[in-house]
Amino acid sequence: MSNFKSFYVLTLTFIFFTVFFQNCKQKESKPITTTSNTSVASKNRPVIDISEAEMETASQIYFNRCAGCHGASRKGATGPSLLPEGDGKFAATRDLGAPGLRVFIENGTPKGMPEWKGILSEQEIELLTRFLQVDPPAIPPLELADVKKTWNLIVPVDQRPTAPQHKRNIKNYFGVIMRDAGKVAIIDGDTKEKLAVLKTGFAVHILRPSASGRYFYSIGRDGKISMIDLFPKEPQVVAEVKTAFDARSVDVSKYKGPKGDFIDKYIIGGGYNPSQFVIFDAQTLEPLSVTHTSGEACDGDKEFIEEARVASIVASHTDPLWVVNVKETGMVWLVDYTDPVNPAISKIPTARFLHDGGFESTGKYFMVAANANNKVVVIDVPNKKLEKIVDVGTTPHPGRGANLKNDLGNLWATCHLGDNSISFIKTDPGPDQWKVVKTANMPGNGGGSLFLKTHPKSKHLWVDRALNPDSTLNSAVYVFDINTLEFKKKIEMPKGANGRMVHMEYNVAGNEVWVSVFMGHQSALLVYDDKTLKLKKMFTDAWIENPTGKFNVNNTVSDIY
Ligand code: DHE
Repeated sequence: MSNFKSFYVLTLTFIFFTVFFQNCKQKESKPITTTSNTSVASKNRPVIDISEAEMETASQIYFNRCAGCHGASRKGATGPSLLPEGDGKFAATRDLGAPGLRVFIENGTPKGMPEWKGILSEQEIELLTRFLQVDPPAIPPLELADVKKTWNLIVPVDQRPTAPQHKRNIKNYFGVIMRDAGKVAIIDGDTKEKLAVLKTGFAVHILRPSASGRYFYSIGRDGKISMIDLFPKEPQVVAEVKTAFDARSVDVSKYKGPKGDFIDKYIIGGGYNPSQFVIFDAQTLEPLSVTHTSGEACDGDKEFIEEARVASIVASHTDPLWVVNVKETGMVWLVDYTDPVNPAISKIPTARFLHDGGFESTGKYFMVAANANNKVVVIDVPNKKLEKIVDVGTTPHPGRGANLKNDLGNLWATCHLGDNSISFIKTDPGPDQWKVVKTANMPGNGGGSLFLKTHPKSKHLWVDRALNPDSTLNSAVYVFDINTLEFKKKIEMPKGANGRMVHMEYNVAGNEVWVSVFMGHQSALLVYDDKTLKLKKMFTDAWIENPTGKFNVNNTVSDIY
């Protein structure tokens, strides 16, 4: 950030808190809202005019760009609340007014809010400054009967092939998300051929393959799950359903049981809004049950938290359990799917603002970032208990993390949004178990890292820095030596691509690393040789549209990262 910008943001932070403290002292009258044309006024404040059509457009922009951090109901989450009258903790948006809100939107904040100028148009920013000053629109419920209405079985099970209709190696297929296009590309990792580009949900967030590896399930930000069959020559979408209005996570049942009973049996979709999860039949996507996640927080605060969003979900390999991380309450729910209609649930209080995570190398312990608290929570899944809470760097963001082994033993690593460090946590039993035994740093200031990745056959750990505001840092990925844990090489984006480098994924053999280039003028998908760190292939075809996550079938099913 330039000196001018730092000054600007600091001045605004000062204004923000001055307004906030003033706001705590004085009580303002309630805004007046009408349905046909929303117009809000109160003492000494200008009238806000916003039509129904503008409310609809603004809600969509807010949902796409802001709801992830500020909550769909604008009550705040990792970001502050954005309510006309404030919430007692953060300033009233009516007091900030259009100029104050505009500066935050355009410049972001030192705490991690991105700068939206240049990404949102001037009209969109202007509209948001009015939208944020009126009451947020109510979000309707989505109960089982409503979910059922969204279910679309495109190809019934008895009309699907019983064996692959090709000789390709499905284990090395990659599902690549084209976020803004709402599409998923399926690529043969052996031949690098594009097999299909399929229309899925809006702004697809993640993909998870079924335990057998036959299907991919994608979850869109709009809560739409699409089921992709990899047996046909050209992969195709065979079923769709909606799990929520706003969602980020999906996973499958992976427990084999004595007779392989749960392989490809059930899937679960997590909802940001409504705060709930839905269990579906994994063959058809027929909805089976809805469970709400609102409740009390982990720290004994008796306040009922309505917006208790489902963040990451992982499936245990050793028990019929899903680990469901409830963000705002800081509760980890272990959901037993042996009865998918009335699932038995163990609720474990941990730390607030649970986000993303993955298993350590044995698969017994699940490691999840409590990002706003700078902690990683360790859950002993088979024994259904909290094992440890570990202090790490500022705002950890591991994706699913990275498992590696060297002289220090078995380590699980996380990178951070808030600083340029990587924390390595020892996972082997002994005096140093669950301690950060090493911290390594990337060159340059600030974090902005979203993901890191390695593979059991690799000697390298790859880290991105996609949300760092400095374009010389966010357009590169950073490689560390696994044996020494020292920084080895900054890999700059190749000529012909333009944007930010994000999210790495290995192929089955563990000798290639795939990286996306998004948020720029020339999207690309890059394939590197993991040994030489040289670029092997660059996809810049027209069908590559703002790619984000990539998921190798075998590595994702087997939790290899
Ligand atoms: Fe993600 C994982 C939520 C922004 C790409 N993201 C996750 C998970 C959650 C989440 C809860 C874990 C899913 C799981 O494992 O079950 N992400 C959120 C947000 O709330 C946030 C901060 C803001 C938002 O509005 O969505 C957010 N995420 C982003 C991005 O800006 C990224 C880079 C592009 C995008 O899609 O918007 C992005 N998130 C990803 C990817 C994963 C992910 C690629 C899966 C990583 C993996 O290897 O498993």
